Amino acid sequence: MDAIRHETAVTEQGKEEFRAAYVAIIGRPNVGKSTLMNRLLQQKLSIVSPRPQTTWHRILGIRNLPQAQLLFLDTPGMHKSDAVFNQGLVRSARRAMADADIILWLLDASRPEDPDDQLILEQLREGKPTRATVILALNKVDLVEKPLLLPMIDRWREACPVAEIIPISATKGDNLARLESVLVQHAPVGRPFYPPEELSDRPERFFIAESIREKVFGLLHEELPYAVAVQVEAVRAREGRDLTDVEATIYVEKASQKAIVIGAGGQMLKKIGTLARPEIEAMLETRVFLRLWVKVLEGWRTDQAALKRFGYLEP
Ligand SMILES: Nc1nc2c(ncn2[C@@H]2O[C@H](COP(=O)(O)OP(=O)(O)OP(=O)(O)O)[C@@H](O)[C@H]2O)c(=O)[nH]1
Ligand SMILES: [Mg+2]
Repeated sequence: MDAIRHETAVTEQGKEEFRAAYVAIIGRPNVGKSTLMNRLLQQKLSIVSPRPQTTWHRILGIRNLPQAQLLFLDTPGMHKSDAVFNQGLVRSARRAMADADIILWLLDASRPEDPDDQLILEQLREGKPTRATVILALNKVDLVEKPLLLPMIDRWREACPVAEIIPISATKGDNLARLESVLVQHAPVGRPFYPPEELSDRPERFFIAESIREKVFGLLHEELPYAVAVQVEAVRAREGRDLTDVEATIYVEKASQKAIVIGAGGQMLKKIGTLARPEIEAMLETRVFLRLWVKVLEGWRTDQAALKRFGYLEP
């Protein structure tokens, strides 16, 4: 990433003031919200996949800078849906918007015409559910021909009264230093909300479960990844040894899905474990013995109690 220069507030006495802001990263599914948060944090916190609706929770990621603390909220993609599960996702994104000082609205510049973008635009125009400063980032500019970019920026400037419009590429890192400096400029003056060593408010078990879910997204096809929830049952360090036992259950909705997740001779489940284990080892900084189970929880995506248990319905 480029060297980052920070604009800082200067008081009348010439002393720089610290700034702190909750920055909700919102946008329709698959525009690159999680990729962007990971890149800004220089740490992989949120799972990423080429499919829409990968992120299912609001995830806090803390960026500590010399003169500011930016509290990024990665959110599920905003979209129209009648399903209980999807409405839970959208509600969680709206909650993050309501909590934010700054809304970082992400568009996919390579696919700029999408009805779900219009939905978000209407909400922001009405000032609902927020009155925060809105910054619009046009992501994936690496996929857009340069001459198309300026007219696109002009079009969005007319359509939406936002504080700034910044073209970026979350995967390539283009313009992210500028984005960060703009976020700091718009952050309110205030003390940090978290001690500087903290990276998130989620427990380690959450990130273990997410790592396993990401592998399911990568390895399984069609609707199956959307039928999978992961719960970590145990994380036990073995005394005096550089080894931790981790046990997790992969829940599916139907018996037929269970057979696919396990695979012939257990091959699929083995693959999931083989890919997730090194990530969990890096997270826990020990070797890991990972045990995975697959269980059927009939129709969990429409079951309020199950949705609450997996943390997909916020109170
Ligand atoms: N070419 C290109 N691809 C990108 C860029 N940013 C993200 N992507 C890709 O877009 C896809 C979706 O990225 P995610 O970060 O999972 O998107 P998201 O907005 O978090 O998606 P949901 O969680 O489903 O709402 C992935 O395949 C990313 O690699 C970018 O700047 N350029
Ligand atoms: Mg995401």
